[in-house]
Amino acid sequence: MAKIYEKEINLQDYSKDDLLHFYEVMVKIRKFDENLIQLMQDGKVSGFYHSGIGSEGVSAGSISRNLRDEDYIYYNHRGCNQKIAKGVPLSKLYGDFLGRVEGTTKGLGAGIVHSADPARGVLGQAGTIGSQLGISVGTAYSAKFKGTDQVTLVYFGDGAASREPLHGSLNWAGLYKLPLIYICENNEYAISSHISETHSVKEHIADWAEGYGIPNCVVDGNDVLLMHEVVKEAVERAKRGEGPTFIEAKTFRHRGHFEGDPYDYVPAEVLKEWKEKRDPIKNYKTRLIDEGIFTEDELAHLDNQIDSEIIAAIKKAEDSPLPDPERIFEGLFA
Ligand SMILES: Cc1ncc(C[n+]2csc(CCOP(=O)(O)OP(=O)(O)O)c2C)c(N)n1
Repeated sequence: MAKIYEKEINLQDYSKDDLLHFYEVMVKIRKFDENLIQLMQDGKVSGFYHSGIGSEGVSAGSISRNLRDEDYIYYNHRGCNQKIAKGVPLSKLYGDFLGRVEGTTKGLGAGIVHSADPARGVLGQAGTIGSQLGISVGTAYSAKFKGTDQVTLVYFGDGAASREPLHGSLNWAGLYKLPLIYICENNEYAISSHISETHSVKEHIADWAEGYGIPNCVVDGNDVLLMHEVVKEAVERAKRGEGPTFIEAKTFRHRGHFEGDPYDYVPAEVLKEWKEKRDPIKNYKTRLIDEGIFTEDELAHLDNQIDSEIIAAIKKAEDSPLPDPERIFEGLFA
């Protein structure tokens, strides 16, 4: 059975700079998301949007101060969280949603999936849930083959884990001891289906990794520092050539599956508990203040800076032109 990852974390073991960085990344993710939802409500952005609010700790903790530009991530369909943590500029992400040349696809349309930023190790995604699990074996295998120390992190939900690509991926990663880290973002629901209705597991999704000889654990994904520690250990293992790790991060989404989902299938008291008692940003902020690392004013100052950064990013994206219609066939190879 998968172990629950626990560790006593002393804030004094981290630099103030790192502690502030985790806070900054989580707040940036949340504010990016809230502003994007506002753009949708203003009729400026259309299509589906899968909000990542509530799960900022998983992305900030796993990526920030653990990965370099040359390490790869494969994000999931709530993946603005992961792209922001990996350093993709906010104006480029907004540009993708607004269909502007500023976007990573230079206006050819991306939304949450299909955007890519290869210079920062973000190689894109496909709309088919779980497809990234197969592709991630490719970059992990190439790093091993070329003898580099690059690691690959692949993000997927509990719903994606119930599909067959996970098992093919685990088999190859386990067999070749690939530098691949699985981050299963378990928010309990795949659209409106609860995990208890869809998974044949002993207790945890991470238990499946056991059968492939892959070290695994379950962690509170809403504790940004715990998330950071567990992934740090996995990255070190991967770099030592000891192979993959499977991490099941427990979290919850604050909003429905997509913007417009009434989200009436989750009991109100469950959602209230996650929002009020298990919010990754609120809890981390309280800890930073209670332990005297930062004052409320210092954090509020950073919040204001992030607000300004977001306004500037939206403006940059909106001021950028729409793509020239003649580019419609650009990048089309079939
Ligand atoms: C193969 C496939 N089946 C169904 C869908 C539609 N779909 C999009 S997201 C989703 C649920 C995914 O749930 P999960 O992996 O738990 O992620 P969460 O949305 O909870 O973050 C489904 C069924 C799809 N995109 N691809």
